[in-house]
Parts: sequence; C-alpha cells; structure tokens
Amino acid sequence: MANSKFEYVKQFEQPDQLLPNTWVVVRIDGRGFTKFSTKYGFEKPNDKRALDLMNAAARAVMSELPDITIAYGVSDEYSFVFQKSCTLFERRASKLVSTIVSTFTAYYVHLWTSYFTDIPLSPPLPSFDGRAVCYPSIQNLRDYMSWRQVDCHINNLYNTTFWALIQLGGMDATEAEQSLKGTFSADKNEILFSKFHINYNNEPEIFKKGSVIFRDYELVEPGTHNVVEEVEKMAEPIQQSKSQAEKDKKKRAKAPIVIEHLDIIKDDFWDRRPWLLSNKPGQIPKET
Ligand SMILES: Nc1nc2c(ncn2[C@@H]2O[C@H](COP(=O)(O)OP(=O)(O)OP(=O)(O)O)[C@@H](O)[C@H]2O)c(=O)[nH]1
Ligand SMILES: [Mg+2]
Repeated sequence: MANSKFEYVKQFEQPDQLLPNTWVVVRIDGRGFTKFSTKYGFEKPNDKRALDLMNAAARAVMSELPDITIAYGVSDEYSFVFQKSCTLFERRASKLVSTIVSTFTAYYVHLWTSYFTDIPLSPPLPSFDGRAVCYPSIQNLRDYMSWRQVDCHINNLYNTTFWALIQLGGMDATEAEQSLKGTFSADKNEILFSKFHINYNNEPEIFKKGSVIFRDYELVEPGTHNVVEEVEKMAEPIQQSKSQAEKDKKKRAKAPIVIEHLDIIKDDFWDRRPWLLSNKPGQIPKET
C-alpha cells in the first residue's frame, strides 16, 4: 500500500453518525426566502406556483431515495422521514443531509421554469440549509410532524388575516400588525368573516394543511394493524432475505408517490396507512 506522508490528515475526519434505531428526519429550509419571494413576486400570503414547485422537488427527492417513507412541506421548508428500521443508505449525518439538500436544490432549479414560466432564475440562486434530527419513538416522530402542521395552521391563519387587512381592508403593515396583536384563532376567524366575508374553512387545503408526500397503497381499516407495538419493540433492522428485499423494492417502485393535503395530527391518517411506519410496503391497488 502506497501511503503518502499526507495521509495522516484523514484522522481529522470525525464521525458524525446518526443514532441507530431512531427515526431520522432531515428538514431543509429555503435560505433568505423572505427576500427571494419578493424578488420573484410570490403572491402573498401563499403562492400556489411556489408551493407546487417545492412539492415537485420533494417528490423527485422521494423517488430518488426510496428509503424516505414520508415527507411534509410548508412554506419554504420540507421534512423528509427515514423509517427507523430501514437500512439507511448513509448513516453519516453530514452526508445524508448534503445528499438531500443538493438533490432538492438541483430539482428546485431544474423545475423552476415549469412553475414560473415568465421569470427566469438569476443569481443569487435559491439555496437551502438542512439538518438531521433523530427521534427515538413513533410518538416523538408523530409529535414532530404534528408540530410542523400546527405551525403551518398558526402561520397561515395569521398571514391570511394579516394580508386581508392590507389587501382588502386598506391597512398598512403596521396597522394590520397592531390590530392582530393579542388575538386568538377565534378572533382571526371572526375578523376574516365579519370584515371580508371569508370563511377560513373554505381556504385551499394546501394552504391550511401543508403538503404530505408518500407512497400510496390500498387503505386499511383502522384498528386492523398494530404497527406501533410491532415497530417499537424492534431493536435492530430486520435482516431481510435478498428475495424479500427485492420484492419490497419492486412494490415500492410500483407504488404511486402522491401529494396530499391531509390532517397528519389525528390517528386516522396513520392507522389507515400502516406502511408509513412499518417499513413493509402495502397492497398495490388492483387496476380497475
Ligand atoms: N409571498 C410569499 N412568501 C413566501 C411564501 N412561502 C414562503 N415565503 C417567504 O419565505 C419565508 C420563510 O420563512 P423563513 O424560512 O423563516 O425566512 P427566510 O427569509 O427564508 O430566512 P432563513 O430561513 O433564516 O434564511 C416567509 O417569511 C416568506 O417571506 C409564499 O407562498 N408567498
Ligand atoms: Mg427560510
């Protein structure tokens, strides 16, 4: 072996392994999107093109990385979840995060013109940061997802009311901010309805709930699968036979990747889709 005198520098590479037997979430977030959204004239408070572009980039990440079981996005952020017992292709945090960030960014730039047909990108180009967090239990993971969706709801209700006061009510930003100070959700709903005849419930689901991306199989009856108990008692990834792993891979590749705007806080979403937490692909719906 030809060791050069320079090789000692390898010792400076320190391990940054993600904890085994945990749910790994990689969250990416647009850098300086307040400025970026102004530059490209994003509609306020929600720009459908911008959200569709985020979703398209996230879907591309999911189809390139089949280890991701579910992703959730809102505004300029996306969370990608790796199932705890999946044999993660990369356990080094920095490599995993950089793979997701660069794949996402590449697709965001590549797909830009499909969504913003009349404004080409110019420097400074969009970029994203990312972090990986390990969650030890399904409850922790569910609470993480709920946290992001509650955040989406709180921000969207605030922004919808704030921009209605400005765009429809003729206020300036300071006045709008002042009139929302100390208000609760019910107050904002009331302002929207009494002043602008807007029923918040009728706002688009994509704005109210954010977007969830996952592989779609046949829904199951709630209560027929006990995934939580099964998965929580697993101490290490199941050693699959090669043929079983091949079968699962094929099933996964066949399953359509869907983008929905559903409630992911309540049990129902998870109970009907046991494959999201179990790492076992579901039934491919029979073609009709
Ligand atoms: N107008 C408009 N702006 C959006 C939309 N989605 C995201 N944004 C902007 O993106 C920002 C995202 O928030 P942050 O991530 O906290 O802000 P940031 O400027 O990206 O800052 P860093 O993430 O810290 O770099 C929002 O505050 C908005 O300004 C949209 O649909 N319409
Ligand atoms: Mg940001």
